[in-house]
Amino acid sequence: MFDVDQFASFNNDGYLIVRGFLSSEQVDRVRARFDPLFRGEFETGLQPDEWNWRFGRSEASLTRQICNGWKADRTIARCVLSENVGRACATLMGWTGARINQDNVIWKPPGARSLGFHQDDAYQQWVVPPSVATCWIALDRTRKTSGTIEYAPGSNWWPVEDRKFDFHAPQDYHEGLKYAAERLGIKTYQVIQIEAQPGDAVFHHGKTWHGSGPNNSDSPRRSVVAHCMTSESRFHPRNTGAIYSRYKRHEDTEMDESFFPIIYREDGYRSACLDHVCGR
Ligand SMILES: O=C(O)CCC(=O)C(=O)O
Repeated sequence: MFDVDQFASFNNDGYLIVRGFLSSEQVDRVRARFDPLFRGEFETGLQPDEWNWRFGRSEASLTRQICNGWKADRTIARCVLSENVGRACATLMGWTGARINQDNVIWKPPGARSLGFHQDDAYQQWVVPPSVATCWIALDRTRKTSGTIEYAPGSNWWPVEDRKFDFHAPQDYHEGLKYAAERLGIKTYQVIQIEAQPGDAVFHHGKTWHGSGPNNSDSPRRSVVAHCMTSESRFHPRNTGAIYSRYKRHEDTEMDESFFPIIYREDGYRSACLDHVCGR
């Protein structure tokens, strides 16, 4: 699925760009779901797990974000729970399979503010192993001025930083990255802004520092994101994640496939619920 150079790029830099991951028809279908989702019109009747922005109520300058849109919308589900997403994440990470950890639906209209730099693995203490790989998919052409995703190449080799920084509209969206580099005594590092076409994907390691700046362009910057974990993941027996440990049964670390479906496994298995969730 990936050649030697692509593996090397993911391992060395902590991210890998895959052009044309979605077709233009798929991009159009996913884009069309943004408006109803942020109006609170949920096709399945279920609310997403997190929902930070709503038409008519929320501040216009904030980046709009929904987490686990797949529970609310079948088009989002077909995109983020696809076998291709799972296979790519599992292959890059050396896992035998992948299950969804969480998705994000992100809408940064013109003028919307930044999302603070972070490592996704810093938010995984409720899961064993506490490690994700992410598929970030551009739905619009992204440029340096449009608040595209940015990476610090090689930061996937840095340890996970425990201190958390503001995610939504921080004053300095590079603050977390600067803090981590200083603590590690790293004086020089780069930040790369990804220029993508609609349908391009970027896969990143859970330890790679990333975030995005304000959208200073006159076009929206939309993306869908699938955070995957190994299909063998279990709940941590003691650590609690405020939102996702809701799905943990008492005295039991097994993850229910209805809430964390297995989207790819080497032996061809996919969770049975996916047919229903994806509306097939
Ligand atoms: O799309 C963005 O600006 C940030 C996305 C993100 O934080 C992620 O993919 O983990």
